[in-house]
Amino acid sequence: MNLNPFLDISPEVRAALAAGKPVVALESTIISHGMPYPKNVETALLVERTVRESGAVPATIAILGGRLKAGLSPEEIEYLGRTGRGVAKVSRRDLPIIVARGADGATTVATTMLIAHMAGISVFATGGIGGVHRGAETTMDISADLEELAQTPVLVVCAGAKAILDLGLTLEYLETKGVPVIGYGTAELPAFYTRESGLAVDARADAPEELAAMFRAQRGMGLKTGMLVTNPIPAAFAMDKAAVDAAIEQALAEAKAQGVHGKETTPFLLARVVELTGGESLESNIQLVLNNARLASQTAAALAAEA
Ligand code: PSU
Ligand code: MN
Repeated sequence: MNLNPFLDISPEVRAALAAGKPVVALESTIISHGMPYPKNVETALLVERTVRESGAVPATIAILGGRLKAGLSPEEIEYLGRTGRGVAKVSRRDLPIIVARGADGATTVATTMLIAHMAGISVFATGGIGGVHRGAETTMDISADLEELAQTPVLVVCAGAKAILDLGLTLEYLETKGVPVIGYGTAELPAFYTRESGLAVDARADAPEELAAMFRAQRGMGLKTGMLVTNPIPAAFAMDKAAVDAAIEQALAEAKAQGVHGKETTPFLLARVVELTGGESLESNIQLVLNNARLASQTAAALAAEA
């Protein structure tokens, strides 16, 4: 089943895939670069537990010693979280370099999708995806996550994208690339910390079975694109839009003043927003990831049931 010589699938994930059981991929940049230690490790382990309680097998994805890993041990998750920014953030273009050097890497949404697909996993839960940055008209800063959604057939469950990005341009880009964007229980693109953006998604779905049917149709037609499911943060944990927007504006201004660019932009903005909004945004972030893990597990189960 696993013919890729660069990939190691953990025994538990391998057994689940062979038996046709639901498996949910999880990313590791959110662990090493997206949250502070030790909350990042606690969250990653809690997300895995939530996937299990929802009836699926978690496959956290990373690169360790140059090996692509689908399914990590708690010790490996602890290592990624404790080392934090000391682990390289690996998007698609970084992969050959990290692998050739036998180095460690935290995988972004793009590389997690890619490795999940190599392993035969078709559902992936995360917090927020990368997208078109504000000012991309001149910087051309567009996350490789969008290109991956254009070419890798994995269903990604997220809470939308953070308003550090240009959400309107992000939707336009996904449309150009042929990526369906589905709202779960909403017709509006959620904006990560908040449930609304004022921007319409392509369709609304209200049950995991509906998501599974759309993904199955996409795959059945031989379309190679991914599918983006946007699941709004539970209302109880949604933040005040004005407070979030003020923090984002300040973070963006600081990034510009300090000349932050390239792959550092997203981690810098995410970290500053957390600092500026205090612990509340971290708690919201954790809750929306758990919410996405539950929906991804239910969707993986619906896909497995009719496979
Ligand atoms: N957005 C978030 N949290 C995150 C990320 C994005 O709200 O942790 C991470 C994800 O791993 C995503 C990456 O794939 O940032 C995008 O980075 P870039 O914009 O450099 O492609
Ligand atoms: Mn970028």
